[in-house]
Amino acid sequence: MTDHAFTQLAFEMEGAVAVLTLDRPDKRNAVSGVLIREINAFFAAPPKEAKVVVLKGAGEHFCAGLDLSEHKERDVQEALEISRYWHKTTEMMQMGGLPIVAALKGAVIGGGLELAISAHVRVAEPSTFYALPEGRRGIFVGGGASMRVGRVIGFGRVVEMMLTGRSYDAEDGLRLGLSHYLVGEGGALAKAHALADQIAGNAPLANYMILQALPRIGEMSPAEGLFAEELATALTQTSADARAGMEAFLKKQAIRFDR
Ligand code: 1HE
Repeated sequence: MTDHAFTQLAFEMEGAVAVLTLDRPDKRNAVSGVLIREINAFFAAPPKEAKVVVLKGAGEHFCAGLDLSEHKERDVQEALEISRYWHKTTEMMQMGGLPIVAALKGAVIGGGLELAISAHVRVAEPSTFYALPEGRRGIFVGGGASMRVGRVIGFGRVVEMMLTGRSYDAEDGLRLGLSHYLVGEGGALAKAHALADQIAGNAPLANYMILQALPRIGEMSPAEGLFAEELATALTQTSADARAGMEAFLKKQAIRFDR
């Protein structure tokens, strides 16, 4: 994977953390066809040594969404395939097994919000604002916002956001769950790295269950979900890491599972 020659995505390893930067600051990191393919390529084959991803945007904005300059007449089949490709990409982000911590600032708009909401932890700065202007541009969300943003803030708010084109500011975003942390201006990246380091130190099986079992359990009926939770807890609690983790707690010792 590290052999990929990315042109609109910057990538570097910092220990076990893969730092991924949407890297078109002069275009506010708008997602071109090239950029979505590069994001897809990264998550399809992430570096083996990566345990966590920190995702950020270069410059003053996280991401201004779909690159509108690439809009052209398309037939239904082509448009379906582009949306499907975004769905495959964001599915790999959410369910691919690598925890993603997003550092947000400035615009988190349209497809930018669809990328951010596919991350597992979101840290925002006061400049952050969120919008789904698709309805106002004569288009529709195509990268998973209907499902993922609706699950976080409620479908009624997504309908209202899209009808009116309103933005939520950083405070609103924190209250609604669009971000999990709101830090000072310029502080999102450091906080994202601190959280990534903490996540990298968790037991791998616990992280696996958190990422793979929890979202699926959320889609199940209560009876099925509770049964799935029994299986997930039995598998994690009987692991060697669980024994070490509980022993460390009882001895009042800190423990990391990656060293
Ligand atoms: C772009 C894009 C873009 C900026 N596609 N080129 N997204 C939107 O509707 C958001 C559109 N963008 C904006 O509202 C603003 O650009 C921002 C609030 C993000 C930033 O404002 P500002 O004043 O800092 O920058 P700017 O002067 O508006 O833009 C700087 C350059 O970036 C300019 O290009 P230049 O060649 O004239 O310098 C802009 O044209 C360019 N730029 N945003 C293309 N989005 C899977 S479906 C998802 C569907 C969607 O995402 S729809 C939402 C699209």
